Amino acid sequence: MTVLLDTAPPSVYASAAAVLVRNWTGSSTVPSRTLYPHQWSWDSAFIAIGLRHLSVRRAQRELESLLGAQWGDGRVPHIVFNPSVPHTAYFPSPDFWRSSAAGAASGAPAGTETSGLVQPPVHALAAWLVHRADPAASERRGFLQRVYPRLVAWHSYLTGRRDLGGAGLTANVHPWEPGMDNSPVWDGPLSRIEPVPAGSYRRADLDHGDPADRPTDLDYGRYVRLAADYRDRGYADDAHAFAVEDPGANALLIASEHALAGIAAEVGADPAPHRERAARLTGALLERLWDARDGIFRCRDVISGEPIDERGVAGLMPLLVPGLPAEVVGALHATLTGPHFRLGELPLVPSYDLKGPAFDPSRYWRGPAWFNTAWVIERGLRQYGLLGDADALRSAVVSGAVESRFAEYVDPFTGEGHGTRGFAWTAALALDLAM
Ligand code: 2M8
Repeated sequence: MTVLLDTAPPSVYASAAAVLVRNWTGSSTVPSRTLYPHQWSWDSAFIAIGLRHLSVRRAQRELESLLGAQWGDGRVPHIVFNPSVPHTAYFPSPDFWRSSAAGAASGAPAGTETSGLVQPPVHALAAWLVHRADPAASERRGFLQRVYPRLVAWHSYLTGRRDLGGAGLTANVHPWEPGMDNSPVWDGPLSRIEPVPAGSYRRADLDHGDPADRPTDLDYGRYVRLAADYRDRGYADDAHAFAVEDPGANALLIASEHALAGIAAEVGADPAPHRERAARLTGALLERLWDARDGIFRCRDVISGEPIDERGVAGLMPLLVPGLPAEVVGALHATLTGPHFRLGELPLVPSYDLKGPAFDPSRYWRGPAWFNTAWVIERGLRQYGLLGDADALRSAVVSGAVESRFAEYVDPFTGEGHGTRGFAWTAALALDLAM
């Protein structure tokens, strides 16, 4: 592997690189060797952003192996299963999803087993950043030419069949899709879902994770019900019992649509439709999800038609969206640094409202701070010239990642690591911010 750049402090560089090398399977990177032994969609995009500092070729491979499992309808699956890993290592395994048997209607690939859900579309942004790390080599290998049509089809799926609310935004149909599985934001819409009976499946995650840090059995019963119903409908995007418009997923879609405009210009395609779509999505995001009174983007429950009255970190992620009105940026910054998230006083950003009734500093997406959301917010702060906070967050990501041995998530008050260690996106994004 060619090491291209090495400007990060040696301890950060070497330790983050060691995690990425250890988690590399030969064609992609597992989030964790134990808890998540397959390829995950948004993990791979974040990982590619860090990998580009070690090997642009490997970063390209990361993205292309994921896009190689794309379905005929354009969806990029949230998990691509490694056939050499035993089915008992992760639940739900391929025999639950049965993607290759879903066949013609959804165009799932015949030779690769995947899940049927999606995750936030960080991929075009990642492809653009990977290209920019070494444009000449990228061009020589035709990287953008190959990924562009796949990324276009991916965004068309998200803004087409997944525009379930009819206003242009993409909707998520399972709490695994926005990537923040057990965020309290989903508690309301999820409470309507009848869980499958306990004992009808086996939670492999508890072989490796502390039950106090993971979602509850009741959550899992509902996750399984939703995923099984989707599967049994042949992954058709109608009749969803759970559908939400998430500001995080939509912000990443908009940032990626802007990246697609850049990619289009490089490959000789017309960037204008991408710019127009990004502008339309930004308008819809502001119109549908902005809560001016509380200075945060809300998630919208598409089934009830109501905004969800919870503050999650996803509501701050639109800082990544270019061209927001100044008053929106100012209000988001005030919320980020105010009593609900306390950036400045705390080094990182909690995943959920510190004053919220469901806040828990150690349980997964119900309070702990995560490194991917911090990376997004750092980039947003920098884009809007909020450099003091951006610089502080940047150093907190790097030091917090190293000190926690690249933990999956950390206690927002103490920085104590939780979840798995040697977690790939923590290493990748710390490396990216350290460079
Ligand atoms: C977590 O989600 C998976 C299901 O997709 C799980 O709990 O088993 C989330 O943190 C998600 O955002 C992440 O992509 C995945 C792998 O790191 O783990």
